[in-house]
Parts: sequence; structure tokens; C-alpha cells
Amino acid sequence: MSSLTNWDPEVNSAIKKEIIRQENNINLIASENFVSKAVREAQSSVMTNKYAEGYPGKRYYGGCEFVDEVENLAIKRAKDLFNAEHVNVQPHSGAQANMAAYFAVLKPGDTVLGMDLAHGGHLTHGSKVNFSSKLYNFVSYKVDRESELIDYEEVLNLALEHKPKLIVAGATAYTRTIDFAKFKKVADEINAKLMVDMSHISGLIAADQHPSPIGYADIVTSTTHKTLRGPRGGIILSKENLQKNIDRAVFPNAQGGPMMHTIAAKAVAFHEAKSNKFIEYQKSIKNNAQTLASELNKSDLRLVSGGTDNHMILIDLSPLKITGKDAEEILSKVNIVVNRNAIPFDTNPPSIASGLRLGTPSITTRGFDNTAIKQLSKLITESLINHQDIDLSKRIKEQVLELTKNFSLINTDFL
Ligand code: DSN
Repeated sequence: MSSLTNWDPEVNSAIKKEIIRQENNINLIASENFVSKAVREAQSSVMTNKYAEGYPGKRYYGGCEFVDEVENLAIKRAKDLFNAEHVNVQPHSGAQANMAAYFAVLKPGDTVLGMDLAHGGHLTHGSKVNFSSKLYNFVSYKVDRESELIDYEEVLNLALEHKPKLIVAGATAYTRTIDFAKFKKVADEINAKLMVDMSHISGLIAADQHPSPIGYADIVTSTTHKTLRGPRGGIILSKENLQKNIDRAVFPNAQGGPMMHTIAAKAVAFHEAKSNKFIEYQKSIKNNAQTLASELNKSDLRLVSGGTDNHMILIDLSPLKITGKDAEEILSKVNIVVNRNAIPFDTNPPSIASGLRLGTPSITTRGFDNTAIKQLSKLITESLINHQDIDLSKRIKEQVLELTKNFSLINTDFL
């Protein structure tokens, strides 16, 4: 057997095409990013060969001394990065982290208060089609119809009415700062636990660009691959007193063997996140999002809540009389990759949606600056407004390709 190139040209060819796709498209999917070579090196290392059910020093397999070393490093670094009392680095994904968090503090049938998916929450925050609402009695809070911001009064009223055992804060499509202190106050009012899913904003939090939930929440979950720019996976942070419950809820309750290669890559990413370069990167993500929002605001597009405080922007397309699905397709033709997204009080089903969610983590990794963002905003609005003009669409695609060349990933640390 030999290299992938010789042994499996089919898989190799798909990977090569994906590299070119990533290089030649402007990626505005708010939950994606480009990881460093060091992260990829750890992720593709021989640690993938090792079974290590259990935790460092308490494994069910021999030969775990070096995987123990990386798991301990990952835990130590994550604790230090987020100032957390306890960290579990084994969840395979954000959804699995959330599942384990629920198992740690709830019994099936318990009531939980979480953000409605259609208003910016997540599948695992109680969506009808997800295990969360099948196992637990989820009640949802929405954003205010006028301001499109979380209505903390409504959160309190729902909490008083339904007496949830757990309140879940955190979102996948909410562009404003989340006030964790207010959530904590509501939780204390009814003696509930507070869980924060910081998946989207964990990079901003690590770099002090969004208030941290640590100190307010009993449990904090996150993916590691969004703004945090690590490998695809999850983590759980908690207070010391929940350590046993959390660890047991991950293994042996929800998962078997941890992915030690991914844990090694998480350790590398946490190390990167402590650097000054990473802090500057997170500041630029926010600056770029603000520039993009203020440029888009000059057009006929309507931004949900009027703008952004974080890395993402939610566009209401109804003034243009096109759907999210239409817009996703229009932009993909000019090599701009986005995802359709429901907007609050959306009248379209999620598969169609009336909005687009844009995020700046990936383009900021590529080095997009203010001038490039302004140009990009023009290309987005022109594409959407004049989408029937095929010649214009061709010209826009050429300009997009020019931008991807000017901010190339080839021969950088990220591709
Ligand atoms: N659906 C993912 C996102 O794109 O935000 C989160 O799981």
C-alpha cells in the first residue's frame, strides 16, 4: 500500500477538488473556518489508532500513556483558556456535548427552557425533530417581535410559569451580545441550573471579545471548530461539583472510545487560542462583521436586529421578494457560499427560509480587510438584487475569483 494519491485516486481526487473549492469560493457560513496546519497534523496523526475508553489515568485499555498526555494537555489548556473549573474534551460534537450535559443534570421528562430554533436556537435546544424534545419537556423562548432581541422579561415569565429544571442560553443565529448575567438571575429566581451553549462565540469569548458565561453557568458547552478554529468536535466546561456527573454522562453514557487524534488537535487549537495573534484575529472577525453589516445596511436588504455585535449577520430577504433558498443558489453561482436561515417569525418553512446567515470567521482567516469587505458587500447585494442579469453574474464571479486570489489560502498555514 502507499500514499492516498496512488492507492485511492477516487478519494484523493475528491479531496483535491475540495481544496480547490475552498480556495476559489468566499465562505460566509458562520459556523465554518479553516484550521491551521498544526491542527490538521495532530488530527491526522497516529493517535487515531488508539482506543482509550475512560479518562486519563483510569482507562480500560493498556498503552494509554501518551494519549493520556494529550488529553491532560487539552484539559489543562481549555481550563486555562476559559477559566473553567472542570473540562471534558471527549464529546465528538456539539450535539453530543449538549446531550451529555442534559444527561448530567436532568431525568427524562424534566422541563427545560431553551431558545426556539426558528428564533436563533439550535436543534438540540428542544427542536421537535431532535432527541432533546423527545426526551425532555422543552419550552421555548423567542425574540421580541419589534427589536428582534432576546426578551429577558419573557424568559423570566416562562421560567416562572413552567419552572424548568434547566435553562439553556446560546444560539446559532443570534447576532447580538447575550447577557448571561440576566439568564443567571432568572435561573436563580426559580432555582434552576443554567447551561450556556457558546459554540458560535467560543473564539470571541476566549479572546475576551464577548462576555464569558463562566461564573454564571453551571455548564457551558461548545463546538471547537467555529470561531475557536479547532478541529470538528465538542467540549463541556462545568463547575467542579458537576465533574462526576458530566464525565459519566459523556462516557460510558453517551460515547465509547474518545477520538484521541481529535483531542490532540483540540489541545493544539487551545494553545493557538492563547496567542496574541488569535486575539487580534477575533477582533478582526468582529470588525469585519461590523463593516459588512454597515455596508449591507446601505442597500435594500434588511438586517435582523439592525446589525451585529458578534461574527454573524442575519439578512431578511423579504424586501427583495426572494427566499433564503433562492439567495443561497444565486450566490453559489458566483462562488459565494452561504446558508439559508430562518428569521424570527418566518412564514417560510426551514427548507426554504426567508433569510441568509453570513459570518466572517473564514474570510477573516483568509485576511480579508475593510476594503475587501466593502467590495464583497457590493458583490453580494448586486448579485441578489440583479439576479436575473446573467452577464452581471459572470462579471461578479470574476471579481469574486479575483478576491480569492488576492486573499489566497494556498501556501498559507490554512490550506
Ligand atoms: N447547524 C450548525 C450551524 O451552522 O450553526 C450548528 O450545529
